[in-house]
Amino acid sequence: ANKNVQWFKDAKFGMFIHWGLYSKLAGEWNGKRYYGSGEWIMNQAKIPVAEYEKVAKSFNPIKFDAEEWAQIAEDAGMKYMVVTAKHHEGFSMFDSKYTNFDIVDATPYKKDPMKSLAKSVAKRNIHFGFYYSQFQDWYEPNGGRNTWDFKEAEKDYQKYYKEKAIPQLKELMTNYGKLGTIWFDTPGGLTKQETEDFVNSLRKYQPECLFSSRVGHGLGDYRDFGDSELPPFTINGPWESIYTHNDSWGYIKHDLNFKTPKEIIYLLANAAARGGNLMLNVGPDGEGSFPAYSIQYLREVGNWLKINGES
Ligand code: JFZ
Repeated sequence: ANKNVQWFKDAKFGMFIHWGLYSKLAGEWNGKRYYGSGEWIMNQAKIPVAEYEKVAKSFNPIKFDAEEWAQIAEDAGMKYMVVTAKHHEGFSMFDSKYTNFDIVDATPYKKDPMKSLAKSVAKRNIHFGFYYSQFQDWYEPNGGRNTWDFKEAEKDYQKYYKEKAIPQLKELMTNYGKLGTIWFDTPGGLTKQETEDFVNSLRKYQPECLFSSRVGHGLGDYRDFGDSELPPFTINGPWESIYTHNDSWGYIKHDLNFKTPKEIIYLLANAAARGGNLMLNVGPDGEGSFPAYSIQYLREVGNWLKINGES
């Protein structure tokens, strides 16, 4: 177990951010609307890579303001932030040498938003982390789970890990300052021994950085519980509960089912009473703005915490 887990145990409240090309699509493809998990739209609509790639050409989040995002988290009383560096769609929201399908090379925006975000967050003493989809990568012929463009039988997962996932994780762990955590997701393609080697090869870059349990094979530093799932009071060890503010992780313009400040405080209190954290997700849109309801409700939660929380 990682000895540096104390900050995580003390944190109680964190911000999860799902942001990628899917945020621009906002739950709609070819006039058809999708609901729930907007970050899965490429898979839901079985959009071919050749089509999906074109979304990057108009991805230009000119309203993105790292200072504003970090300030919203701080004002809400959040102590850590985890943002999607690369989700299952395979698009890198950071500058990567190992692909051209990234925000610097493939979009008119041409800047790396993770650089400024990492700085703005660190300045406020909030722990910063990246979500990284280590197995599913629907853009790569050898990545996990794109069966509409590529044949499962022809995939070479080892090659994908070696040529993209591992080098990119090294970039994330060496170019953005001190990281609190890497939030791995939906493991696959590796045996237990291979996962161990994978984890150990990354530990050396930042021995103190925590890894989420979804790195697989029980090798993570803390446990995650899904939506609508709270562990029993008797639970041991560091854990977090993840919820999204509305019904989707990635931005969907026709999803206005946002949890009220009261509901958020209830979730936070329930997690805290059991000794765990609540990591609440927000989905910024394709321009880089948080939904207005998220800004407003998070501010109200922060105001409540200033009066009633201990800090
Ligand atoms: C995964 C992703 O597929 C999804 O898009 C999102 O990023 C979410 C945070 O994580 O989905 C999961 C994976 C595992 C569980 C729930 C959602 N689980 O074990 O409860």
